[in-house]
Amino acid sequence: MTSAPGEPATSPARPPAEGVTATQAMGWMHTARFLTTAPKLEFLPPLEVPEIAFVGRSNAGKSTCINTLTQQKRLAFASKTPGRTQSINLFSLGRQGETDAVLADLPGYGYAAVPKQDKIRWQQVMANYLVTRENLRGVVLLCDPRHGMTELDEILLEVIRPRVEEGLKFLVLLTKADKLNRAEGAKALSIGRLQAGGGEVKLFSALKKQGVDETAQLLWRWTHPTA
Ligand SMILES: Nc1nc2c(ncn2[C@@H]2O[C@H](COP(=O)(O)OP(=O)(O)OP(=O)(O)O)[C@@H](O)[C@H]2O)c(=O)[nH]1
Ligand SMILES: [Mg+2]
Repeated sequence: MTSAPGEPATSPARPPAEGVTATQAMGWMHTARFLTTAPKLEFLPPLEVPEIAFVGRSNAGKSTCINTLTQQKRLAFASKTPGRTQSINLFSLGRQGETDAVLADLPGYGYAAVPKQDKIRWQQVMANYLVTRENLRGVVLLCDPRHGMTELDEILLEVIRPRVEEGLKFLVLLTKADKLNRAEGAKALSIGRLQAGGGEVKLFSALKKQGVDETAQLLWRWTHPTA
């Protein structure tokens, strides 16, 4: 490749189209630290900074995804036991004293062993959070493609639809992609795209670090709009 006169032959440190490099986005993610935990919605502190919620079925991989993105082993509590995350946990991003975004790890839904009353109560808390949380900027819906999108995932999509139409950002992450072969991954993506109704869909694997950089860059863009 030839370079135009006056331009350096090697690529200059020009910001990429996304506005932030993968390294920068991952560095930003790595600043994550525990902010607070709220057993109920009314205990969540009102915040000014943009918040990104990680939602999805129990065991879909929400806490693991947060740990992978932030490159910290035990920031969010991940477990083989479904239903591990039972409160809303918030994590701050940005340099100390300069928090510029917050990640929210939400309890999963749909776990069969949870008593029905608790399930209903939790669905209401969740719906309430998604509808009323003022600083909510984006929602990451995690979905294990081997199980597909469940009825509860679809209800969640319905709940946030009006806010998405008003600009709420939305991403579906198809988790545990390491368990799919190439053809299965491609199929899961196309089904996911249909179900997400135009929203962005990515394959993600904590194990193989697939989709990690791109997701970090996307979350940066959501929380640092330029215009
Ligand atoms: N193979 C594989 N396993 C994963 C991946 N991500 C998560 N898991 C496993 O899935 C299980 C559930 O992960 P969690 O991150 O605790 O899931 P969660 O969605 O936070 O679950 P709740 O808190 O119960 O709602 C754990 O055993 C993880 O190790 C992945 O990318 N690949
Ligand atoms: Mg969890």
